[in-house]
Amino acid sequence: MASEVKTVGRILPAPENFVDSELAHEITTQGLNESRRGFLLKSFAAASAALASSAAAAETIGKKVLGGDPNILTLPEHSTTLGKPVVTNPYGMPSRFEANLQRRESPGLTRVSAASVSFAPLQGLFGIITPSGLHFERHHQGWHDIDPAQHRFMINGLVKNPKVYTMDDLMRLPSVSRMHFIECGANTAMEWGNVAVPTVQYSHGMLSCSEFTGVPLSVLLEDCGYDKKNGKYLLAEGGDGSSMTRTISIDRALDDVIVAWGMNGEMLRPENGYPLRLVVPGVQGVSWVKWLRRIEVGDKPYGTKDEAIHYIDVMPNGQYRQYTSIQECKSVITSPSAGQMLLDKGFYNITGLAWSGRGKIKRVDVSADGGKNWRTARLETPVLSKCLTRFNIDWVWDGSPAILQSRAIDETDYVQPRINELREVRGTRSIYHNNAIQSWKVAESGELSNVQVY
Ligand SMILES: Nc1nc2c(c(=O)[nH]1)N[C@H]1C(S)=C(S)[C@@H](COP(=O)(O)O)O[C@H]1N2
Ligand SMILES: [Mo]
Repeated sequence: MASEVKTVGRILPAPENFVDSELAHEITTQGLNESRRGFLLKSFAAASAALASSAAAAETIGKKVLGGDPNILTLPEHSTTLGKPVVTNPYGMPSRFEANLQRRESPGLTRVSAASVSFAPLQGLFGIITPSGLHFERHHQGWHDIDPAQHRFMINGLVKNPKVYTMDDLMRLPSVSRMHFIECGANTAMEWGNVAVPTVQYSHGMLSCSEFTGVPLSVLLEDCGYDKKNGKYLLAEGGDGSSMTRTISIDRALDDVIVAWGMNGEMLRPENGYPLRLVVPGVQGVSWVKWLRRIEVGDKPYGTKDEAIHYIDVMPNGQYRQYTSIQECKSVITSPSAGQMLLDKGFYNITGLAWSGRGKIKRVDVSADGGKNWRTARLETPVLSKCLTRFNIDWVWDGSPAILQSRAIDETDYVQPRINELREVRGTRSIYHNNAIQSWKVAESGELSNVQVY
C-alpha cells in the first residue's frame, strides 16, 4: 500500500562486495558466468524475500509498541562489557564488516607480470576523497617501498644551478595542500569497444581523488634558475624500472604542478609514489610521475616512449593523436550502478561523481530514460577546480525498465558527450580519453547492467 512510497530504496551491492573474491574470477567481460548468475539471482530472491517480510514488520511497528526485535530487546555484548582500549590498532583499519570494499584487478584484463592496474571501488565510496588504501594503482613495472633517507631528486638541463635535493631539503620549503582528482588516460577504455564491463569499479575505477601536499614546482624551478627564454618543456622521470618519462610544458609546470610527498594528511603510500611524486592537476595519470627522481628543463618536447608509442590514439584519418594531456569533463553515476540490484520500488538517492581537467564542474544533469528527459542534480560542496565533485538527486523507481545517465558540464561550458558523438570525431580505434556519458540499465527485476545508448 502506502508503504511503497515510504520505503527507503534498498540496494543490493554488486556481487563482489558481498561474496568472497573467488567470484571476481567468474565475472567475465561479458558479465557473470551463467551458472553463477543463476545462483546469485536465487540468493538475491532469498534476500529480497527476507527484506520484504521485515518491511512488512516495519509497517506495524508504529501500531504495536515494539514488535519484539531481539536487536532492540536484548542488550548486546557491546552495551554490557568493556570495549577494547586505545591503540589496540596503532594504525586504524576499517571495520571487519567492510572487508569486501577493496581495490581489485579487473577479471577481464590480463596482468603482465608486475605491470598492472587495480581499480578503486567507486560504488562503495562517499563524498569526494578516496581513502588512501583504496586509491587505484597503475604500475608499469611494479611498486617499491623506497627509503626516503636515500631518495634523491635532481633538477638539471637548461638551469643556472643544477641541484640535487634530499627529502629533508624539499620538506623545508614552503608547501601547499590541494585536492585534485587523478584519472588514468585509459580509464573507461573498454567502453570504446562496447565491452560492457560488469561494474563501475572496472569501467571507471582508474580514478581517485586526494588532498596532496608538496612544494610547487615553480618554487623549485626558480630555485635552480631555469632558463626563462629557452626553457619551454620539462622531462619528468620516475625512479622505478619502467623509466617512466613524460614531457610537461613550462606553462603548465609553473601553473599548478606540485612535487608532492603528502596524500590525505600523511606521507604518500608506496603504491602511489612514496616518497615523492608529481601532481599534474587535470592531466592524465601517466604524467603524475611516481618515485620522482629527476626533472630536466629543455627547449622542445621529448617524444619519449611513453608519449611516442604509448598514450596515443589512432584517429579516423589514420593520424595519431599525441600529447593528449587533459582529462575532459566527465561524470558517472556510482550508485545505483551496474552489478547492483534494486530490491523494491520507491525512493532512491542517485549519487555519482563529476570532474573536469579544465576547472570546476558547473552542472550535472541526470536522466532516468536514456537521455530523453534530464533533471539537474544537487552538487555537494566543496566544488573545486580539477577535483571530483559529488552529485546527488532524488529518484522514485516505479518498477518499470529505466536507463540511468549523468551528463556533466564544466565551467568552460563543455558538455560531456554521448558515446556516438565521441565516436564521430575519434573513430573506433581509440584506447584513451573516453569521457562519454555512461548508461546503466535498470531491468524490471531491479538488476542493473552496463549498456550503450546512442
Ligand atoms: N614512475 C612511474 N610513475 C607512474 C607510473 C609508473 O608506472 N611509474 N604509472 C603512471 C600511470 S599510467 C598512472 S595512471 C598513474 C597512477 O597513479 P597511482 O598508481 O597513484 O594511481 O601513475 C603514473 N606514474
Ligand atoms: Mo595510466
